[in-house]
Amino acid sequence: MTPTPARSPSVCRAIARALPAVLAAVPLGAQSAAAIVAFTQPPLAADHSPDPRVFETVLTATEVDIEFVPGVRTRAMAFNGTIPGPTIDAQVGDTLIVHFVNMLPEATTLHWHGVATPATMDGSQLSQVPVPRSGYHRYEFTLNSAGTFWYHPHLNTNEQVERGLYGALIVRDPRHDAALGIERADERVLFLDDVKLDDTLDGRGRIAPFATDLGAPFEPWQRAEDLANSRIGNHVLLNGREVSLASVPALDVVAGRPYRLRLVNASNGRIFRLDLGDGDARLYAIGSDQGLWNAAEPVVQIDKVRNVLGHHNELISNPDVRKGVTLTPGDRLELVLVADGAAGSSVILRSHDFIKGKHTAYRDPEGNLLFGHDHFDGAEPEVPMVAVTITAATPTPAAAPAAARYEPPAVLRADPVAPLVPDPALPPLPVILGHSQPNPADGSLMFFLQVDRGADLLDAVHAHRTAFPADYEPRPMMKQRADDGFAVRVGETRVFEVVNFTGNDHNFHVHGFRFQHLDTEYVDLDEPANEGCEAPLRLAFEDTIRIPRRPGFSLGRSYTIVRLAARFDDDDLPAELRRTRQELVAGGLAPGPTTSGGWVLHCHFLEHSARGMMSFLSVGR
Ligand SMILES: [Cu+2]
Repeated sequence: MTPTPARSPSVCRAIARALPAVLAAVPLGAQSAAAIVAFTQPPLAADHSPDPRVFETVLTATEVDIEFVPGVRTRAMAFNGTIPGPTIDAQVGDTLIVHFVNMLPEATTLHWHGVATPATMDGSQLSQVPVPRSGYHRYEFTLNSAGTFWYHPHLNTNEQVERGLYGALIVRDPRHDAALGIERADERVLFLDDVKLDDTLDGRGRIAPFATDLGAPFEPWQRAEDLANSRIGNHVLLNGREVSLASVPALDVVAGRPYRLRLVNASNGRIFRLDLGDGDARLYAIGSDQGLWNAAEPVVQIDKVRNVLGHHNELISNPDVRKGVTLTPGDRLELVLVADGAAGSSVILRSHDFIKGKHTAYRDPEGNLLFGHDHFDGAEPEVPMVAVTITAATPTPAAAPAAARYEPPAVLRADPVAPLVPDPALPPLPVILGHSQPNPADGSLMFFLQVDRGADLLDAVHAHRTAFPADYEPRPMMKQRADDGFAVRVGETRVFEVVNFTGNDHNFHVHGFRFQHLDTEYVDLDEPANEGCEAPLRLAFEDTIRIPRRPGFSLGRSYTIVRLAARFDDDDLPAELRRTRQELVAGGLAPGPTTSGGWVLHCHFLEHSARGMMSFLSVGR
């Protein structure tokens, strides 16, 4: 009998991950001076319902001319004319009714990212018939759990989201808000995004062509890079406006008073990593995709280290994700900001570059297009996202003592997040992430997120430490068949094993259900020093999570596995908030006139999902 490494669903081999010891700390650079502009947030959506338990609103998608960059007009797309679209601010238990009107020149849908909707209300291309040009669609569902969610199209998603179609959906639990003790007026929504504009003289302001459009003019190597790295904009946006050294939004705050910041990463391919620069202010992370955590975590400043993986041994922001906060595309995060300094002082909330495994494409002497494995990313300078500026506190002597020094409560929620316990009798659900080599003629490549349905291919690879078979035949989403998805049953608690065979980061987003991170395992059959195991950063429910690139060099011999526990019902919620079995059931890929063809799972780097990195869940009774 061959001894096999222990592979319980929830615990990978307990080897301490060997972080490169050569990443030696160096002092942080000085903060650059910047020009200050006003901080603006998205408008609030109007609630037209007289019933306090119903939030009823109208969203209209149109083309608009706006200025992402001051003074530069761009033809974009918006909900109700603004980017971001209006913020829907409702409560747990409310019924949300959205009258959606599509005035775009193309079909679209609305997906409620992170919300546990009935299967037919999810807005993916499998769950409903797309809303045609000039079409109308009514969305109606109960908001059954608190958190910061967002809405965006789920058809031609990479183009429509890049053009500006997104907005926030806040679902409040009044108990949580009371415990935090932060006034609603002291909350801010921050959409983190970027946009790729054609900055040439004759194209100035136009949204640059999309690499997913195979008719668009691209050099093959350019298209290959744009698809592999997922589109990275040349203008960083905060709430739809460019931020740069020449234009930093000032968020005016009163000393000692807490501000709740709700962040959404709406970009196609940029990982945002934030921290506070030097100054007299505190930042706490209190929640993520699916609402508040059990406890607040002080955000640690990101230091500078030498990047020995790169060619130039340059200084980069420390890639240790326990420092700062990290949002991959689609992620949300809740922060509490408290500034303690004197009136007139300011602190910069800044964004750091991150090694996501950005590829460069090159042609070899035989004319093939190949990807390089150099770590060229991570070394971009920090972007100042917000200048937190302390205004003179209004002298209200009665309130002064209370406002002296805010600390988040020790227990954030009276209904703490409890760990999910996967059923040990049910096998894990392996999800395999990969991509093809680029086509030398046009630079196009395909991605896949493929479920391994019981063939235990991954088990065999893992247990016997053999290379992943080179003749594996991937099927991108557009080639998937009705029985290609996972089949699970209502009520099961299962483990997703998301396996990244590629040299770049991806993420994993599941529609309709939330999950908890169990562990991350790094495998390298050629280099034991690269192997290891990471525990989750905290106990929390998520719906979008980073899947780190493989730790080693060799395709098929090195991979990363992220294990996630997911429960396929709402039985942890109060009875009146649970979806019915009928609302959970979906499957078969091809949707009927009004029914769901499945719950999609995909990478939220939007060029990847557009090129096939997507599959689906069939949930049966
Ligand atoms: Cu991806």
